[in-house]
Amino acid sequence: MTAGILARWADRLPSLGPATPRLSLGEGATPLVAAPRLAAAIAPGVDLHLKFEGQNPTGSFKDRGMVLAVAKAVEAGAHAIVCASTGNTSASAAAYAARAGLQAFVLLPKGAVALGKLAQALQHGARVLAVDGNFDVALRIVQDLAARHPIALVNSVNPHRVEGQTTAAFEIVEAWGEAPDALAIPVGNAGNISAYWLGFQRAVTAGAATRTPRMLGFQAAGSAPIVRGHPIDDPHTVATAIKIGRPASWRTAVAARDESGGAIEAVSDEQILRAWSQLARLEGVFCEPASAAGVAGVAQMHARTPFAPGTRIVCVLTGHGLKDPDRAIACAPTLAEVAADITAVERALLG
Ligand code: AN7
Repeated sequence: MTAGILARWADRLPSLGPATPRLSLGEGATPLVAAPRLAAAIAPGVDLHLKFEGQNPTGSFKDRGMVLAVAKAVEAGAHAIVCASTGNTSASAAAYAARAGLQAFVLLPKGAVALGKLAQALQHGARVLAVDGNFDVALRIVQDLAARHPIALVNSVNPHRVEGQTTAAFEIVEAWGEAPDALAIPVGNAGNISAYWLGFQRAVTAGAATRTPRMLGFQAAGSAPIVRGHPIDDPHTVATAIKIGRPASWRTAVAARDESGGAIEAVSDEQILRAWSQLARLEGVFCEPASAAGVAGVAQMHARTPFAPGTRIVCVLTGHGLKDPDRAIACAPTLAEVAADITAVERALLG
């Protein structure tokens, strides 16, 4: 197991002190892979790369922020942590709580969490409740709960979460000795786009890069409060991870967009699922549907006004495809059955 982000990036994490436990499940150091076949399909000429955050220990980018948030909770003497979640935060919180010997409490929006994520939270021993309401309602409740009890809140309103997530930007800069031209990323509660922007700025301050990228954020069309300019009371999308109507980091996401000369746009569920399928079939990368929003967004922008040839864009693939096996199976043709016989198999496969 690698040492993880607290060991690797100690000098870039201001809140990490000598008394902070160096907790790790081997998070970070995720693949940054070129995607030429996908680029040819959606944005010819673009130098497209994928930062596959599904390779983190619990299968999503959440581990980067969670390891620091839980380490700081341990340092502060907490015995329990709590979060609301569309799924990935809860899986990560449950795993790092187990690793650190803490109790995790989790509130999930009833019926709106992908199967793999729920399995993780339960298997790691979190106390899980399905709230009769959406993510935004659950987040408000856990904030109240953390205010009334000695339980550390580990949603991205916790600044240690955002700080830990800056390390993904450091890794991208480290790979090239410079920032890319643009970063394309799904936006839900808006913590991650805020973290990348902070990370790229800190990389420049540290002398690791000379410039920052344009930040391109993408919300699902049915859950696009930042694009619409107002909260959405009843958000909907197949990309359950980003089914969020009142993003906690709304203002910092807008600042990241504006300060970077970027954009935050909406992409339809159809566009998201198409990009999700193209990632799997053209590049062999299986991410969860929400993670494909950045790719869908690059395709949308390129179709409207092509990026200049050679523009280097990194799409952040935030979570692993195995998180949501139900969606993959629902989108696939029905499995054909065949007799246990070579002739029958030949006929079925080769026509
Ligand atoms: C795969 O787990 O909000 O904009 O509670 O799981 O930082 O919220 C998940 C969010 C993108 C959006 N992709 O990131 C949660 C949760 C995946 C995600 C996002 C999430 P933010």
